[in-house]
Amino acid sequence: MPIRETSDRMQAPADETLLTTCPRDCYDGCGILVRKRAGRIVSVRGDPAHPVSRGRLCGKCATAYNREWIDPRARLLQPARRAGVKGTGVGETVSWEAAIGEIAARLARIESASGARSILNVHYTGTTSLIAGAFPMRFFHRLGATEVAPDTICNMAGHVALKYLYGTSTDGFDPRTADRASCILIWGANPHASAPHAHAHWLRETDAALVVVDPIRTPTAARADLHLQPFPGSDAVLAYALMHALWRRGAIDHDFLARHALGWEEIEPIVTACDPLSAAEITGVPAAAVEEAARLYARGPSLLWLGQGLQRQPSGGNVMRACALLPAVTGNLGRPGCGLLYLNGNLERRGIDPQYLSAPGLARPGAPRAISHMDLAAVLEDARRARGLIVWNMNPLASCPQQARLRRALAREDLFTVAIDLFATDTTAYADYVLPAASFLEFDDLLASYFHYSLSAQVKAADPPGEALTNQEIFRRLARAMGYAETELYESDAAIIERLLAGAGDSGGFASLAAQGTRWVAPDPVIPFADLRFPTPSGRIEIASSAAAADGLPRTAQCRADPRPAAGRLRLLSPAHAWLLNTSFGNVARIEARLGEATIALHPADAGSRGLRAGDRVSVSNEFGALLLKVEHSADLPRGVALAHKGRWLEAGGNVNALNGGAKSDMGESTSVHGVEVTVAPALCSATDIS
Ligand SMILES: Nc1nc2c(c(=O)[nH]1)N[C@H]1C(S)=C(S)[C@@H](COP(=O)(O)OP(=O)(O)OC[C@H]3O[C@@H](n4cnc5c(=O)[nH]c(N)nc54)[C@H](O)[C@@H]3O)O[C@H]1N2
Ligand SMILES: Nc1nc2c(c(=O)[nH]1)N[C@H]1C(S)=C(S)[C@@H](COP(=O)(O)OP(=O)(O)OC[C@H]3O[C@@H](n4cnc5c(=O)[nH]c(N)nc54)[C@H](O)[C@@H]3O)O[C@H]1N2
Ligand SMILES: [Mo]
Repeated sequence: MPIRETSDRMQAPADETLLTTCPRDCYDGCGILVRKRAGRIVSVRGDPAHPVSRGRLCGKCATAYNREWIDPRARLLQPARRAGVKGTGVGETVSWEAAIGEIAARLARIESASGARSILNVHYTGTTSLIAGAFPMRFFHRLGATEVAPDTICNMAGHVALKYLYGTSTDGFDPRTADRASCILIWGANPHASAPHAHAHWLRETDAALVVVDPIRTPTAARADLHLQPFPGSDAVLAYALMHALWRRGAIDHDFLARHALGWEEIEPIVTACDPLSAAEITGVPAAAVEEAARLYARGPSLLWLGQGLQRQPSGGNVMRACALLPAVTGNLGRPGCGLLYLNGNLERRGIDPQYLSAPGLARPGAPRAISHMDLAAVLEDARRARGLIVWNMNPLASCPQQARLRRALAREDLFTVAIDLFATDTTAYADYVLPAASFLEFDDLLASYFHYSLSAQVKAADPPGEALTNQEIFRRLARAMGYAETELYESDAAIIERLLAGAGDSGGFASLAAQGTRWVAPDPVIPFADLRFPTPSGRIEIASSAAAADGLPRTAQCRADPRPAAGRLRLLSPAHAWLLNTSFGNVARIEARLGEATIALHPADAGSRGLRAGDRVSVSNEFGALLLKVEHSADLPRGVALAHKGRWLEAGGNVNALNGGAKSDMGESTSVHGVEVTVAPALCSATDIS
C-alpha cells in the first residue's frame, strides 16, 4: 500500500505558516508545516526542510490531521457527565468547574474510604510530547494512585532483557551512522508500516546490505537483500544458529569478549552445538539463509535494529537477550556503523531529566507498586482493589488484552471512571466523566524522537476547539481542587519548556527551536558505548547476568523456542498497520473506508485445509473470545501463522484484542500478544451473535 499523502490538492492560500512536530508513538517524529489563514489551519503537511518527513506526511497522519483532528464536529468539545448506562457513551455537558469539582470530591471520598491506591492510573503514549506525556504523573505521584506500568502493553520484556545484557535499553546506534555500515539487520520490526519515513529514505539511501528477520514477508522484508522467515517465537534459536555460523567463519571477536564481556564461556557450548541445520527444524529458516546472513553481518561494521514486535512473545525477553548478543560476540559496538537499536529513548542524552518532568519525589512513603497491563482487567473487576480509574493518552478497551473481561469490569457501576481524550472512543463510552483534550496542534511542547537523536518543538497552531484543555492543564486544575500545595503541580508549560531547554543547552529558547522545528542532539552522530564501558553492575556486557539469576531467570539467554501451536490452531500476529497508528485513526472516516471490513490473512494452504476461500467470513476464536473476520489469502505468511492487524476500534463487538488472553512474557510482566493462538472456522453465525 503506498504511504504518501492521500491528496495532492493545490496548496491552499495561506497568510501564515509555522513548523511543528508529530508526536504520535512512531519512530519517525516528522517535521510538520502548518499553513493558516485568518487564524485557522488550512493544511497540515510534511515540512520540506525536515530531514525525516521531507515535505510529506505518511498517508494516515496526512488524512487524519487535515480532517477529524481539526474538525470540531469530530472532536470532544466540552466536559461531560455520564447520563446513561455505562458503555453507551450518553452524557450531558457540564462546565469545567463542575466536572473538576465533582471529580476531585469523588477521588477524595475514594481515598478516605479505601486509599488512593484503589485509584488506577491508566496511560500510555496517545501523545508522546514531553509535558503532555509526563506532567500528569506529578499529580498521580502526589495522589498515590496505582499506576498501570505503561510499557507492559508494548515493550517491557525487551527493556528488561537489554538492561541485563548492556545495562541500558535506550542508548541505540545513531541512524546517521548508517553510511558507515556494511550491513543493517532488521530483526522483528516492519518500518514500512511503523517507521514509514525511515523506510522510504533512511533504508533506501544506505549502501549497506539489508537483512530482515520476520515471520511475515512484509514490504520491508520483500525489499531486503535477504529475508529470514522464522516461525514466531523461535528467534532465540535462530540467533544461536547465526552465532554458530559466525563462529564457524571465525567471526567471533574473542579479544573483544575477553575485554568487554562477562560469560562468553557459559554460552560457547550452546553456540557450538546449535548448528543451522538442526536449528532449521525449529525455526523453519534454511541453513543456507543463516549462513548468508552470517556472511553479510560478519563483514561489519553492522547495525542491528531490534523491533518491538520481536519481543511480544511468551519467551520475548529470552528472544531479545539472545538476538542482542550478535553485536557483543562480533565486537560490533562503540564505533560508527556498529551497534544495536531498540528505542533511543534516553532523555538524558538530550540534557533532559525525566525525573524533573514527572516528579516521583511527590510520592509519599508506601506508594503502591505498579501493576501490569496484563492484570488490568482482573484488578478492575475487583472492587476491593479498584474503586476509581483515570484514563488518559490511551484507549485501553481497544488496545489491552482480555477485552470481554475488561468491558465487563469497565461496566461496574461502582467503578468511578474519568477518561480524557480528543475523541469519543470505545473507552470513553464507559466513563462517568469524559474530559476533552487539546491536540498537539493546539499547544506548545517539546519532543524527543525514539529513533533519531533529535529534539523538536511542538508549536501551537490553533486554539483548542470548544473548551478542550491540555492534559497538563486538566491535572493542574484537579490538583487545585484536591487542595494540593506542592508547587510542582502548578508549574506552567512555559516555565517547564524554558527549564528543559536550558538543560538541553538551547540558549535561544523555545522561539529559536520553533523556528528550526527539529535539531540534532549534537552535530556529529552519537556513538553509544564509545568508551566500551557499559552501565551494568560489572561495567561489562553481561552475557551471563547475576542480576537475571537473582530475579529467578537463567543466567544467560537460552537456546529455545516457544512451543508450536496445538494441532488445528494458528499463531495470530497483530502488528502495526500502515494506515493506523495504534488505536488512533480508527475513527477517521477515510481511513475506515480504505480499510473496509476487518480481515484475517491466512497462508493459502491453511485456508485450503479449512475449505476457506478469499472473501469468506470466518469465526476466529479461542478460550478468550471470538471475532468475525473476512479471509484473505497470503503467501507472505508461513504456514501456521495468521495475521490480523492491531488498531481498529470495536466494530461488531470487538477487535483483535478480544482474542488476546493477556498471557505475560517471560520478563517485565509484559505483553506476549504475538503469541496468541486461534482456531479459524467458517462462520456459522453473524457478528452480532458473537458479541
Ligand atoms: N493486538 C495487539 N494489541 C496491541 C498491540 C499489538 O501489537 N497487538 N500493540 C500494543 C502497543 S505497542 C501499544 S503502544 C498500545 C497502544 O495503545 P493505545 O495507547 O490505546 O493507543 P494510541 O493510539 O497510542 O492512543 C490512545 C488514545 O490517545 C488519544 N490521544 C491522542 N492525543 C492525546 C492527548 O494529547 N491527550 C489525551 N488525553 N489523549 C490523546 C487518542 O485519541 C487515542 O484515543 O497498544 C497495544 N495493543
Ligand atoms: N503505522 C503504524 N506505525 C506504528 C504503530 C502503528 O500502530 N501503526 N505503532 C507504533 C508503536 S506503539 C510501536 S510499539 C511500533 C511497533 O513497530 P515495530 O517495532 O515494527 O513492531 P510491530 O509492528 O509490532 O511488529 C514488527 C514485525 O515483527 C514481526 N514479528 C512478530 N512476531 C515475531 C517474531 O516472533 N519474530 C520476529 N523476528 N518478528 C516477529 C511482525 O510480523 C511484524 O512485521 O510502531 C509504532 N509505529
Ligand atoms: Mo507500542
